[in-house]
Amino acid sequence: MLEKMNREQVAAMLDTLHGWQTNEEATAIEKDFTFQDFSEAFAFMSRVALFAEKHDHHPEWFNVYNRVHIRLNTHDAGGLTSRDAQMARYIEEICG
Ligand code: H2B
Repeated sequence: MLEKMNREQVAAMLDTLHGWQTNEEATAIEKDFTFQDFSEAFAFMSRVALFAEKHDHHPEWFNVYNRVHIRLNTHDAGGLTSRDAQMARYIEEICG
């Protein structure tokens, strides 16, 4: 099983990302995304879903029309791991 990141490692990861925030316990990172319309939001979600299936690592998310809220953590580790960093980086890549 992958090591859960400590607070310092989480802070270092956040320094390399844009607009992600951690919860109080530093066990998850979250970000809101806004798109032109539902079609754009769903296209984004489809790409993330394919990545999630490929890597067997899935986001928690909430979608209303053109907005998508994403929360990442690793259930098995009870916190954040390199798998969350990898997924956040992919998400930034396809948004950017
Ligand atoms: N997604 C996330 N975010 N964390 C996990 O620990 C996880 C997952 N584990 N997707 C996977 C699936 C696990 O439940 C299966 C059985 O491999």
